[in-house]
Amino acid sequence: PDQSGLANSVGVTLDRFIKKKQDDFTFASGELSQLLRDIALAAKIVNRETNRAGLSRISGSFGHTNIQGEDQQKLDVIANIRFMRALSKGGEVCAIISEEDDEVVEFKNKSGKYVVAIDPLDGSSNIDVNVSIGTIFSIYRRVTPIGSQIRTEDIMQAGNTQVASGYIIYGSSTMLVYTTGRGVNGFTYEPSLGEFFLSHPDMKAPQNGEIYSINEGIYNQFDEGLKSYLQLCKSRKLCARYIGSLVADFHRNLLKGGIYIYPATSSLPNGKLRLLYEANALAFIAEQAGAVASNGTNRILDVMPTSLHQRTPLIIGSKKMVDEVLAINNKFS
Ligand code: AHM
Ligand code: MG
Repeated sequence: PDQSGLANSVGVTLDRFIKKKQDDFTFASGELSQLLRDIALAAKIVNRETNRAGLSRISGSFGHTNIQGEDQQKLDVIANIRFMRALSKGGEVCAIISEEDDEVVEFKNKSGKYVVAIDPLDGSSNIDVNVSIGTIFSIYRRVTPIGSQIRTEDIMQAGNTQVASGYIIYGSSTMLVYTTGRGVNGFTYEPSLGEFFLSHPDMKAPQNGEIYSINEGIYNQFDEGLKSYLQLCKSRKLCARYIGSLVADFHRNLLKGGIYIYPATSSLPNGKLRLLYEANALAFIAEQAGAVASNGTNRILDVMPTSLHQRTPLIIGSKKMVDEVLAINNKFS
């Protein structure tokens, strides 16, 4: 059988797919569809910039430097500008939480229904070394009346209220994967046509896996439960794979079966990753694909945020593997 699912989806572009699926949305006014298309457009631009990253230092000689001098900026800053622009122009969004901005960015247009949380370019340590990086996004509906001042409750929402989330992986090929709460679909970018095509319809994560992904260099800072789980992984001869780009590690494990862990450590008692624009988006995707995401004690999606850039431990991946980590945790606590 054709595992890729390509056979019956050849030629379905992201735009066509979104249009077809619009009826899925609870509020089928077309604004969420437009918002997803805005994100896809920015993704194409960031993809182009990412592909040129290695050339950026010498690109002046090719006449590429634009008026804003953006070629001189770091790629994560450029990605933030690109997504901000795309989302502010569309008019569907009233506020953005970005890893690149200390405060909430409120758009003048208060009629936007949606709040977006985004990490425009994740995997900062991999940007300059030609290794996969990603964009992660969450979409929420604002809860206060449209047109009014944006309030804390519009911003600080638990992940279980997301209306959509997704990621873009800039890897050996560029892919956009998203969910609106009715399954997960993945699209691969065809650069010569400038289009994302449906390549991974209705993605399902294997219930068990053979890959574990964690930064074992900081093993000494882990608690006893986690150390014991890692010993188990070794005794079973599981496969250690850690790119250091959350999106890339998550994406591989989603397709192949595996677990990704960024735990609390003695120096980072809440872990490293951010709840609002890293963990929540991937947790929503994971659950929609039949996988699981926990902070060690609670379902990630049920955690009520208390601050914008709040960190959280993250244990995410194949259900059996995450369940086993939690069971071992319990024994040790
Ligand atoms: P960033 O937002 O500064 O890029 O940090 C997030 C990244 C994740 O992509 C990755 O999984 C993790 O940090 C790697 O951290 P470490 O280098 O501590 O293993
Ligand atoms: Mg990040």
